Amino acid sequence: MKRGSDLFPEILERISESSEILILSHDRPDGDAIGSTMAFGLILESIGKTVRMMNFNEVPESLSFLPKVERMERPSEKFSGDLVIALDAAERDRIHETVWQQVEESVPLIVIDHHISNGGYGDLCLVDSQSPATGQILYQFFEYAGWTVEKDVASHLYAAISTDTGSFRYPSTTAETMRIGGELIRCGVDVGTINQDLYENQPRRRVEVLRRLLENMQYDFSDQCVSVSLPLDLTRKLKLQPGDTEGVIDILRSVDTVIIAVFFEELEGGKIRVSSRSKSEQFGVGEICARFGGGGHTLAAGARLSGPLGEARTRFLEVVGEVLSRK
Ligand SMILES: [Mn+2]
Repeated sequence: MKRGSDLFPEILERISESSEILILSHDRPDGDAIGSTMAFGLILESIGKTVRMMNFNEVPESLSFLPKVERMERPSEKFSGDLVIALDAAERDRIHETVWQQVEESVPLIVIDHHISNGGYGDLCLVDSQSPATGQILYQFFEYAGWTVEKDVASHLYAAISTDTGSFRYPSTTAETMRIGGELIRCGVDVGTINQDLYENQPRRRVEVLRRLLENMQYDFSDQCVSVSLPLDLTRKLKLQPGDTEGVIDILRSVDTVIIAVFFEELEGGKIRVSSRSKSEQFGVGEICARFGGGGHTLAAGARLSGPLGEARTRFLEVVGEVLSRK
């Protein structure tokens, strides 16, 4: 399979041949999912395409400040255009079936993603696992295509890249990431304002859930692992929205002795969503999550386990212990 920017010419050709395009991303969208979807949608409109942008979930409140997100649809209306582009979704199943139900099977599908676990789906699949965010691949593609990046598109790309790199801090951040950050500022992004909107404008319930989770932090394996659990009754009590616990894990892993941080969340229906982060390539969480049928990157990965919460936690931490004992 062709990978990386090798596919730019073919992707551009498919886009040129199409006039009605649908942009999708994964459920429970994060900054990269929303930012990439919106950036691609808006820039395609600016070159005269008819575009729809769709996600299974609503735009999280924390990202609702981004320009024109009211354009994001939830699945209710069939798409009968020429081309579908799926972004930041490592597998087809990361996009809810009700979204796929809006799409005729005969419509060609382009996938653009940066998850190393992406095994390839769709008619054209561009996976650049060196890229810290799908938003970064998109900027490179827009540059290749010669399209002008206006302020709104730049703001979405900046949000996409900033949220997936921990504000340009994670080791996946390269010189190219910084160059693109600079270009986006040149395109009109106001760094002070967008960072305040992204990181200093949280609803109170987000800090409340943080307080409750920090009270229940559990250290294991000589304090090299820290974990917290969020039971469904607390999610209900605090009326949490998707995305409300984003960033919790980064606080957990900031403890000096910690190598691996894990966040367990009980979902409606009984499944347990696991998010994990590692500070060390040597003790990657990607392989741990893969053992449970999940995936992601070496330093950031996720999985879904069957419940109940306590048992899922025990099973997952057992494997974390195995990996950490491998010195
Ligand atoms: Mn991403």
